[in-house]
Amino acid sequence: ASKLGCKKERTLAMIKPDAVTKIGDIIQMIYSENLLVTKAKMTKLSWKQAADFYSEHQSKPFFNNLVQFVTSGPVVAMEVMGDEAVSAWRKILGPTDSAAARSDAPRSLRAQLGTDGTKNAAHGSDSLASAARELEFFFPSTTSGGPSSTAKCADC
Ligand code: RTP
Ligand code: MG
Repeated sequence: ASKLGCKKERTLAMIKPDAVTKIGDIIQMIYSENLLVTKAKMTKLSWKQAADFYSEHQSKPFFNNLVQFVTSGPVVAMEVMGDEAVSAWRKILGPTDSAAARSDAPRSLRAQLGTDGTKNAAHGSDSLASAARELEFFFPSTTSGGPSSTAKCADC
């Protein structure tokens, strides 16, 4: 049953290889915006896994650079939960390009911790549908068709 008006969502946050040593700062930024970290996993993605995770970008000119970058070291995947978590986490991230973020959103995570348009510290799902797919990618449900087929929170 859904609680009327419940805005709680789950999203997938991924700390990219350039910012794994900044995990403490990133978790602080998440909690200070009233979001919760409800799952976490450090892993090193294979080329095939990274290409699958970013398959929506396979025809983009930056695809190979992106896969090269996210497989260059470990990443930390986290399930982040809270009110409108999908957009709230992307607001914390700021603009995609860290250099642009430093002028447009200087307090954002990417402005503070990222480098450029590729090395930008962290990822956030861009919709509830992406969140459901990306959470399943890193945290597969053991039962088929279970609650993780949606990124709405479990008690809504
Ligand atoms: P993300 O998926 O990582 O949360 O970032 P985003 O939605 O803000 O950006 P998106 O368009 O989905 O791009 C995914 C990642 O690809 C790299 N990228 N490089 N022009 C470039 O060189 C370029 N554009 C994008 C970035 O790492 C970006 O986060
Ligand atoms: Mg994206």
